[in-house]
Amino acid sequence: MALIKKTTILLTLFFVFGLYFNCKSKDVSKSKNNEIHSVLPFSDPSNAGNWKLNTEVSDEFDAATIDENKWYIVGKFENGAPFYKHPDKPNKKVWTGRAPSQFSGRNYRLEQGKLILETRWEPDFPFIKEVRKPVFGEALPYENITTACFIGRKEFKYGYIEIKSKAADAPVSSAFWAMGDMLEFDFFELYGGTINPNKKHLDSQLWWSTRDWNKPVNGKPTYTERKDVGFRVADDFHIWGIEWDEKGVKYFIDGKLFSQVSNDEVTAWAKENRKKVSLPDDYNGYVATKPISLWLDQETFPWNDIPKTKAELEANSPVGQKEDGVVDFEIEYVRVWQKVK
Ligand SMILES: [Ca+2]
Ligand SMILES: [Ca+2]
Repeated sequence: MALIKKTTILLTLFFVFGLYFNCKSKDVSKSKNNEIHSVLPFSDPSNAGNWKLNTEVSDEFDAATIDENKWYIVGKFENGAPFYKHPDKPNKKVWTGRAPSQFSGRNYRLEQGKLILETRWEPDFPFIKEVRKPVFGEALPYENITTACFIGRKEFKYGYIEIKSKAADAPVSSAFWAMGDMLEFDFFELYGGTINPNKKHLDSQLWWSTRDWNKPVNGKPTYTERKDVGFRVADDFHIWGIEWDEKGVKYFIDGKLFSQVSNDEVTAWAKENRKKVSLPDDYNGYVATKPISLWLDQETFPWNDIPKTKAELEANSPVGQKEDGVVDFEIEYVRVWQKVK
């Protein structure tokens, strides 16, 4: 009997200590995971990919001012007018925005650790007078609406690109994309709040593409996806992750794999969808093989709709912000990791 009692006491003690140590070790791994989460891709908290943050191109937007060694703010003001000159490519023409909207260097603010890009109803803005025919769509004058554009000044090739952001709830795009040598890589062109009743689906759609700016493709996609993500993109913050290497692209939303495509599948898509321009037999549609710089911007998309009044632009603005003439694309951070070699 005494033996049984002793054994029971011992077993109980083991059990209690076991529970205690188990909890302790869980606490440790939990806090480690939280730390890891802050510096690793949201979809890879254990760093299976062996990622290292590229601090030259990543930005938490926690500082009091924008690091202009990292970002070129398009359309900053000088003598009462916006000017368009890239600090690293002074002889190259800078794109001034998709008419009728024009990029303005005043259209942003830093607030509670976020970069907020603003689209503004601003009919008195000193708009460019010249009407230009864009590559896609009709020639329209610049008028009424100003938007924001930030361009990364440092390039990188391949890695894991992540943004936590909330699209503007308005009929303008909220876009995260990249340009390289004759190459465009659109991670998303979200369209938060259309006023076109036939296009309501746009407010929950992810549109991403790779584009070849060489002849004969001339900027058309070599691959594109338009997919319903299952939530309104302007309702809340989401984490968009793009794993990009020489073999293809994996697309993650809020840490879960959403879509993936290989380089061969991209080329097959390009050959099928660009038949009209007769591509060479050995055409490689996977053009995303060169260094890129990041872009964050907003544009009017005339092929969807154009806000005609201030009230139309701000129809979905929150209560108390319906008459300030501003709609916000909010960015918590942009992070880029690359493989440790
Ligand atoms: Ca932040
Ligand atoms: Ca507003």
